[in-house]
Amino acid sequence: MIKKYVYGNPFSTEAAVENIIPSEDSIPYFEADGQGNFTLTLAENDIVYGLGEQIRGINKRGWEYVNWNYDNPNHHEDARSLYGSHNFIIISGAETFGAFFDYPGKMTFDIGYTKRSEMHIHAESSDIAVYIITGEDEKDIVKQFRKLIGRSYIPPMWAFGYGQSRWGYKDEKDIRNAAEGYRAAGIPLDSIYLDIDYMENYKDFTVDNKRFPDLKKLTAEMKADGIHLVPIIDAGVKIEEGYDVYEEGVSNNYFCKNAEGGDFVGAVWPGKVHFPDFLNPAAREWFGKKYEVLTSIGIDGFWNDMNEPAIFYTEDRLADTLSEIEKLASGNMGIDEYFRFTGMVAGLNGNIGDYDKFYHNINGEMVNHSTVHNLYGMNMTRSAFEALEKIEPEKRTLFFSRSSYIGAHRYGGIWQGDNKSWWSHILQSMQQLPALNMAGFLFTGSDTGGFGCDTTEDLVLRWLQYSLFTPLFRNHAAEGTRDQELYRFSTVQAMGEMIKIRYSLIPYLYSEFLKAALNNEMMFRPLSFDFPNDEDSLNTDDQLLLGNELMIAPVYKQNAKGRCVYLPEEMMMVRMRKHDDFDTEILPRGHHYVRAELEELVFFIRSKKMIPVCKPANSTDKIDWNSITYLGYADCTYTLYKDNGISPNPEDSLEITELR
Ligand code: MIG
Repeated sequence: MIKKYVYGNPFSTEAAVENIIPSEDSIPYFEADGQGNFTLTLAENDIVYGLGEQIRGINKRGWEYVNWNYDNPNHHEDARSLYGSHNFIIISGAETFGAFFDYPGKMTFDIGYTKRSEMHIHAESSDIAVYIITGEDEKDIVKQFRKLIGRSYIPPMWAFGYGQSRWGYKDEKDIRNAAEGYRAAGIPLDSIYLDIDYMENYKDFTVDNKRFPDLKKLTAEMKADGIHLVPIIDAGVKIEEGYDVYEEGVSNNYFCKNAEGGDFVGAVWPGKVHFPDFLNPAAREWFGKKYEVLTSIGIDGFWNDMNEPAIFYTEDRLADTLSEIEKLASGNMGIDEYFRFTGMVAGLNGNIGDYDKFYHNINGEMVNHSTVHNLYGMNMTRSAFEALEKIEPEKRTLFFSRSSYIGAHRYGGIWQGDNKSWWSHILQSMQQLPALNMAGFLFTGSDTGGFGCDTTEDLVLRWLQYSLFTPLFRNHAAEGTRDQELYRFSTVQAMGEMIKIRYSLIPYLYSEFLKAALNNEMMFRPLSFDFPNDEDSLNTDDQLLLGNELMIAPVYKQNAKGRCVYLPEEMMMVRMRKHDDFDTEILPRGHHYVRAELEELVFFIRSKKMIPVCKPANSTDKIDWNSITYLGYADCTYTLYKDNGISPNPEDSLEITELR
């Protein structure tokens, strides 16, 4: 059951798609003061799940999280904010219930940080809607919540293939080299991503024709080989006379305004930019139509970046900072002044004070950005999604975004942002998955191999062994870091085998994804969601259940030749070197040390279950669905969900088959 409690006059975020009549009662479980504060005492054994894209473990207890969408490339343990705000939690214990705090500004979740046994939730304003959800168990609560927020985005099937990306591909030649590198190594590949360098001076919806003389032709050639090109779109629009997007935005008042009514100026990659007012329906429609510039030449997927929005600096703060620095420099700069100086310079980027300085035009009313900040990225992806529904009504377009709020899951996926080539970031990505699924984000995954810092061969291999299970499976790396395409490494053979294993699992992964999307379920769950009365399952936070048949327990430590795995029930361990070279062993319930050499993938099939596997292919469109065989226990069945992988509404071509 879902009950809604309304305080003041909350902004309509459109996170929920069902209209629930607010309750007259006072909110249960929490002590609420009507000023945006909600307090609750936590029992020693209560677990707090959720918060979507946030750092730390599956159980969120013991930290203070600040939900304020932020371009934060440092996913350190002491980070407080990342790119998305997903204010949905489940408190699980003697009483289990879900709570969604629908508030688009800054929110703080102090979950036993100030005081171990207390949870204190604070919204910057007293205007907030809170939904309290009760049900049979965690899975039931999630199902009800997901129905409330609407069906998750389903990408085209090709988006389940492997993708190669790199910030630093400069021209057509770099793209061709990547494609040829993969094809020569015999490694499947479905997509290559175009990062900001394909654009002319980082201007959205332009193509640099010196470096990409004929993107239409390149797109067609790549597609003939099963490879989709996926360009990036940044939120900020370059200020430049004669640039159509800039000029149209200015003349129609489609950009965010400053307090004086002029167009607000920030600086990002293109230099000085204006920010499209994605919260204004007319501006949203206008910007969305621009994607046609690229879809008309055959592009069918996009990633939306910098849409927190990220701001490197604003003109005002830069001017103030420069004059302060001048003062500091004119005297004899002591150590205190030196630290003020470096602090001011570092504080230009993403300064929270800058977000008070611009406004959205929402049905004629000027709304301060800070009060609705967390909705910006969601509405950028919404603008693209809703436009493409009209431009290409017969097919799905791939979208994923960096920034998001609950509701964004209806318009696209998200990637987990700028992680680093660190072993701990395999675990960090894995721990976010169930919380993201709770909030509706099913199409997601991490930058495989790590984005920032130099990677190592063994890290790439182990990361592949984890990511090959995630719906979004993309290798991406930052400018200036070590080359990370699989064909660069001496273990390319083994890496290629991992990609082939991914392709052999696509029928299963796609089927479980469809089930999760169509039935409002989680594709990735903590063990405790399925084994709620099992103490050791409650404590396990580095393994996940995948769909109804699998459990994953990736190795995420360097030089480890295996790991400890907890089995909440008897399972079949599969140790795979190649899709057709593996052994299996039935292991009883309990704790095990499981060996896994660097080139071996280990995963588990749940008791009395089996999964479909197919022959790998070079790209998803070449998969032979008649080649399906089974892996797992004998004498059981599997329910396969399949559609044509491209029609916007999966129900139109959905086939549900009982396999045995
Ligand atoms: O300030 O476009 O998260 O994936 O490669 C960095 C360059 C801007 C951030 C994205 C990353 C992308 C990078 N972008």
